[in-house]
Amino acid sequence: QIPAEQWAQVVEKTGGPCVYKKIPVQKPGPDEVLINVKYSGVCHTDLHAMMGDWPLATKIPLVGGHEGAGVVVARGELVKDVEIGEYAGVKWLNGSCLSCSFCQQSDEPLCGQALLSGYTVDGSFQQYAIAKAAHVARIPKECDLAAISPVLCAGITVYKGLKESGARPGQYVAIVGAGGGLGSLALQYAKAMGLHAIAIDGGAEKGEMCKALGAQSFVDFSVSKDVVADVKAATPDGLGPHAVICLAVSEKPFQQASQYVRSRGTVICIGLPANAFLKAPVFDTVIRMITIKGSYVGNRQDTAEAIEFFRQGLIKAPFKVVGLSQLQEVFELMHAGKIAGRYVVDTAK
Ligand code: 8ID
Ligand code: ZN
Repeated sequence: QIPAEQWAQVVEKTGGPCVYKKIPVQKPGPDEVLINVKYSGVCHTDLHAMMGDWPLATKIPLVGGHEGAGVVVARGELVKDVEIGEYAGVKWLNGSCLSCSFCQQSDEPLCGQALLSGYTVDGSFQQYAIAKAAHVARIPKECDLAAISPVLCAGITVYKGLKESGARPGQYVAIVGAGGGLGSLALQYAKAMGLHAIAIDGGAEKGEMCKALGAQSFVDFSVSKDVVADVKAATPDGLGPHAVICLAVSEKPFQQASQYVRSRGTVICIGLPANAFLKAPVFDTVIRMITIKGSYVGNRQDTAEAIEFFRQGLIKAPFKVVGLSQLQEVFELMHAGKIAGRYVVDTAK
């Protein structure tokens, strides 16, 4: 019952737009599974990929998408531990070599041979997507596929970032870009992990959403006269948050973070604005003992843990469902910074 053709969104040239059209359904290789994607979250990374924002080329033509939740419909002959009919997710890390020193130590996102869904291989903006069986996300049957799809990139990434920050329950963490897709999930994971979140983003709609998702306070960067002072003032002792999770798609907040992070605190860089650089004063970084580091998606264990938080009902971030055919409109809203939370596309429409 697997069709020969399917609907997909295809980027035919860098810069876009994406084109909604019928393309052939591929067959899984020996170590791969074919997933009938039901829903796929739309990540800002998909827009970066289409626009060619990063110093790493995509495949062309490209089917984007890396938050695909669906049902396993076929598997290669080497696949023994993923069953037909199970729920599974296509995530950013589509596959890795599993034998280099990074893979051996469960740092598989750092693998030099990593395959990236919706970037170096076709992703989840199609009805049938392929992924390496070793890397597909295992989704429990009781989970709603539309609601869980954003966990497959946004959830895993922010959960990993919060762990990498070293922030402990009871401490304060600033979430920069809290009103976006990753940010809305970061607020929910922070809360579930016992952290107090200071949300930073722009506009009243995002402010309301952040408060509803459990943020203790909201700093509106678009109206604040002094973001650094306002973020510090949002901690009880005025000394600033213990950690900063920087998810914004602009350079300035990456420079600001080290100014308001608490001494001995950690700045976690996750957002990937085009052509951006980190800059922090050496003097302050030294005498305030600040750590600045990057965090890149998560490994298979992080994936399972992030999904388990969701399964337990701890992660309820807002999302809007539209048809896969409307993806280009979602990208336009995203480019304008008008999305509070996440858009999810339904591949049947
Ligand atoms: O593994 C990784 N490191 C990883 C994984 C997934 C995504 C990195 N990312 C990257 C994406 O490629 C993108 O660059 O994280 C970034 C955020 O992705 P997203 O959450 O999907 O984007 P969004 O929904 O557009 O949210 C971005 C938010 O940032 C706010 C915007 O208002 C928006 O709500 N923002 C901006 I632009 N400037 C800001 C500022 N100065 C700001 N918020 C606070 N201060
Ligand atoms: Zn993503």
